[in-house]
Amino acid sequence: MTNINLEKKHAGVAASELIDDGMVVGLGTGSTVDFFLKALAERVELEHLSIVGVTTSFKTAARAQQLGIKVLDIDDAPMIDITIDGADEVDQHMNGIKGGGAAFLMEKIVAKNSKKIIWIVDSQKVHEKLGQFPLPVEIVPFGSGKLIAEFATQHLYPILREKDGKPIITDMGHFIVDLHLETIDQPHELGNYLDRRVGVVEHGLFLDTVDEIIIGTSHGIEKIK
Ligand code: ABF
Repeated sequence: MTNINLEKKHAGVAASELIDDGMVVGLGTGSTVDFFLKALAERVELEHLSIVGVTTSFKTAARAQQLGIKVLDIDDAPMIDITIDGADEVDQHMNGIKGGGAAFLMEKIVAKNSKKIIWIVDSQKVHEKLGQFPLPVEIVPFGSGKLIAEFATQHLYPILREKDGKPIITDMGHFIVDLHLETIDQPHELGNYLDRRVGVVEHGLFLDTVDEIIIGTSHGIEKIK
């Protein structure tokens, strides 16, 4: 197992130990979360835990079903007790960028409806400032060309996310544009600007959201809270 995957596993297993019988659990998206899902599924089976999952992507929904974790639609579930999710980049102020996995709209909705939010990351995700990871912005296809042109005039260095030469389509049916900013000095200001743009559905800045960050290391975990 690579060192990064070992770090992800340490973080995922540590997060699985926070889940109590009877909980409603927000199930994030990404490879680190997959280690959490596997560890959680083992606990469900060994300890006969009765938990319900609310997922943040079709991919996680399929994985949870494969692992035997019961899943409910968010609107059929009670308030979520705890959400375990990954992140693409975090800083020491507990702000993060999410969306490399194209699931950040559903992730933000699940997070908004959670009593507690925990991110699980490997050590490479922790940076002094946000921005090294291109900031994903989910946009409506109609007028996306005009919106991307506006981002370019604002020196936000937008690149439409494509696969095989075609725009990728999110689970919710939108495009994603990634802003290659290198560094984000005023994340709240940028978040407010993006929130006000017509055609922007959501962006990957998760500010003042998370309660705790579990950082996997080669020998265990560290926490920011
Ligand atoms: C998810 O976690 C996404 O927001 C983000 O892209 C991903 C990080 O992926 P990984 O754990 O595979 O590095 O919540």
